[in-house]
Amino acid sequence: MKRIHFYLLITSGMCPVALISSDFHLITQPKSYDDAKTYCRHFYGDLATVHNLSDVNHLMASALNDSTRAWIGLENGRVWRWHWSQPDQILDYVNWGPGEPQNKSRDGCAAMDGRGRWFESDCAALRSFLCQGVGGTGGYTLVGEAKSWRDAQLHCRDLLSDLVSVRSAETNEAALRASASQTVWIGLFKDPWRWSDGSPASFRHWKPSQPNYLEGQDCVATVFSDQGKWNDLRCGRRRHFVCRGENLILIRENLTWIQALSYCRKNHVDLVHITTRDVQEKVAAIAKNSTSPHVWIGLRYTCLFNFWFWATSAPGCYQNWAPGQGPQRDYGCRVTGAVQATGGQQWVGLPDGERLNFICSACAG
Ligand SMILES: [Ca+2]
Repeated sequence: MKRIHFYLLITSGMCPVALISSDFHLITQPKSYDDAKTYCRHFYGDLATVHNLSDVNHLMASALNDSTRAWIGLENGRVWRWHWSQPDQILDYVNWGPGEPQNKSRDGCAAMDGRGRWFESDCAALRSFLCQGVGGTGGYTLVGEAKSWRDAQLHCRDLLSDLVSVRSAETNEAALRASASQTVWIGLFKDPWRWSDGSPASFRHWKPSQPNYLEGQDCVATVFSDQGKWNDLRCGRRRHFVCRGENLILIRENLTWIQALSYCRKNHVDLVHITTRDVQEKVAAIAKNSTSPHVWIGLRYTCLFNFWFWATSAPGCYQNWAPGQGPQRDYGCRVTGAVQATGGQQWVGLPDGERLNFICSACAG
């Protein structure tokens, strides 16, 4: 479920091209929603945007044993907008019936009547519904069982599908035929929630009976003890929070290990420390984009005492040495650690005067 995005960041000076991996970071210093947002924007990209169930799993994995509620980047924008349940779909076609939608200032869902016209409805109403392309068939599947809009959405998603998106007169006709002229839910819903980073992501992962829009509950937290589901809560309450954004940067400049260390400490935080398999995976992914055969990491060898250590940090439990490398071997002095840019991407000891690309950690978690 681990997913890594790559962005190309063009900068000037010593760092002509840097490649950044993006991820979730749980911050366990409690802050109000606004202070959490300021923190994330300063140290990462923004508060976390969650695009799909895979992101939910990824975010849960970042939480380890945290059982609290943590802010994500969803907030009440006061403007009620219609969205398709399927992600990343623009509302570029509508077929509302006369007087529709009613645009009441409360959650709403759209249904199609027996003539193919849409109307706004209370999402708790029980109706049959259309799932889209179940089994990759591309058609529509009518589910005759009457469910609330949200339960209908869950039903379709359990079939690895979603409620139908209707984006042209032709598909509206096809959906009407599939509905056998019953009134059915389609995948359109209305809410006032917006993402802090401006993303149009329409994914929602509410706990049952949430959001309940109680006074001042204008910010959203993920509840780790409840499968990461969401609740709208008062924004002023100090909570843990989840940022999303870069934390590792590949510097495509060939420097010695000491130069690389001082570059990272001056411009970012430090040469990367690989203390978990998760970080190793990220390092391996971005090291593939390097212009040198190995990439410096923050691993240092002391020939005096014959052991390896992470520069300025206690040695971690995680290790990934290439065969014949690491503690069982005696190195000369001035040897430091690098990761192979390709192949098994394991760690090797190299003379610290070699000039290689390197990976900085961009900020402290
Ligand atoms: Ca609530």
